[in-house]
Amino acid sequence: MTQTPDTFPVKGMDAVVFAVGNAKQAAHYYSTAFGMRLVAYAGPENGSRETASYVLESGGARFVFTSVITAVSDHGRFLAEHVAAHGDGVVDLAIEVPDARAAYAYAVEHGATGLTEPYELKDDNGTVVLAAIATYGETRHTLVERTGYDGPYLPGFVAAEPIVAPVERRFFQAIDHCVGNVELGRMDEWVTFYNQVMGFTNMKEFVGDDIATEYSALMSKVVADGTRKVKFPLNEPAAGKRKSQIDEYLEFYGGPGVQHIALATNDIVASVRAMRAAGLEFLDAPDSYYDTLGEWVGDTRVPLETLRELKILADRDEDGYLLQIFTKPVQDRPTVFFEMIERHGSLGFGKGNFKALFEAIEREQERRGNL
Ligand code: TYF
Ligand code: FE
Repeated sequence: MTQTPDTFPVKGMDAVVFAVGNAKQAAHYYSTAFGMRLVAYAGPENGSRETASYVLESGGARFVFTSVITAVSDHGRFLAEHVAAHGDGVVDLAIEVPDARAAYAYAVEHGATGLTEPYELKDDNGTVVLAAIATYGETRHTLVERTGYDGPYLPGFVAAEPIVAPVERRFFQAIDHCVGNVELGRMDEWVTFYNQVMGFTNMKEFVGDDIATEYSALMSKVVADGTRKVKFPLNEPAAGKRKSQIDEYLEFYGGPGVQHIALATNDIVASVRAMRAAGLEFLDAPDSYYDTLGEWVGDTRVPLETLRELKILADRDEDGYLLQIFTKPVQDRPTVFFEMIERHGSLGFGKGNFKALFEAIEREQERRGNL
């Protein structure tokens, strides 16, 4: 089952597409609290009568926020029902590929459910080839071939001006990983799905029964493409002392879906300061976490006192270290949240922090009355 990167070549994440109740306001929030820049728009003013979509970027990371104006087609109804069922959430983890027709054919041949056969979108800026396959829950992967296109996002979109004055320094440069929550006992099926359908291989970091029962109440494995540009951790609930945070997600999201998007930054301190100042809420780490941190993580680029002040977590493995922090859920449902991550060699996901992190999540579950 070893696959060469050629089995299913990918160029990287194309976009994280959110279906939301109010894309206009979401675009504003991600501009101010995440320092993103509005670059493209499609809506009733330029020929899209059914939906309004705002495309925001931060370096190589692209988010798209779509809301329904009047559902007339199957796609419009799908989006409206997605928001009704799940609240604001991720409908699509779109992946850029060099050849969308070949990628779709390979995926479907290897067991994927095809949702949209390859088709072309064209405008004055060129042609994009798109196709879509299903993944966990109602989430999909659109496969995007954009080599024949030189425009702001996709044919049909027009360039847009930033909503607020652009930030001086980006808060993040790229999407580091996108995590899915799946039902109890189904994590391995989804790992196999990515192995077979996309030729993704398993990364060494995983959370097994040992950690699961002690405090995390989840099991987790990570799949990635051959170049490690696209990384998808997959979580399932596990029986712990308390109600699993994954069960809480599944209950409130109404099934499997995207749990968190991790954003790569090269200055987590400046980004977290700016995001906190803009009103974004992060999970707290207890003071005691910092009392022992130095003993096992050693020195990092950031002084321990600054980590403590901003509640940034640190982890070290044989390859290096990472700094990370998690936001609270960014909508009223306890579902989707974000992670900021600054890597210095480490290819891991912060396993050393699971205890502190999951205790913080449990404190929040308790505040919501869901424990
Ligand atoms: O992506 C990961 O696997 C890490 C760890 O609720 C993690 O960020 C796993 C579950 C969770 C928060 C973080
Ligand atoms: Fe993560």
